[in-house]
Amino acid sequence: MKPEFIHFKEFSDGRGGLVALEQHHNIPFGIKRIYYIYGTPENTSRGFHAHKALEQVAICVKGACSFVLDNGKEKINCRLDSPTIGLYIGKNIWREMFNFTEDCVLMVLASDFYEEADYIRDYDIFLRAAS
Ligand code: T46
Repeated sequence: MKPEFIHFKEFSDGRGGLVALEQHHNIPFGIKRIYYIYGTPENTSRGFHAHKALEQVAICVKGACSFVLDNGKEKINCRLDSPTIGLYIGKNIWREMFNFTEDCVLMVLASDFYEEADYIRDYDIFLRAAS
């Protein structure tokens, strides 16, 4: 299992940088929802769930944080620390986020609206579904 990074084209000049995100172009699905996570205290972890159908791309637009991604057979660890890199997270992947920098703003593009029934929050149920 390898992290699926998306390297966005950066328009950078003396005025700063700009990245454009487009559904079905550099984002591999239609975008129905965008949310962002910020102000996460040091030594705090989030996530601890998988999604039955949701696809997402996570981008650290400021600061950095780490992800554990787990497909039920293998776990990988990766760090997001650039506004020009997205991490694609498909369905049935357990995720945990940790080691947030104080200034971290983690923006997530999602393929569907918020639906609690799409979450698998019990790791044993996730493992059974993944096998
Ligand atoms: C994910 C990771 C990367 C909403 O009402 N609407 C929303 O769109 C979202 C994302 C959350 N919420 C509510 C549900 C909870 O009461 O916000 C609260 C915090 O959500 P949660 O504990 O699920 O947050 P994280 O950081 O553990 O997980 C989030 C996403 O929920 C999840 O889909 O993949 O970020």
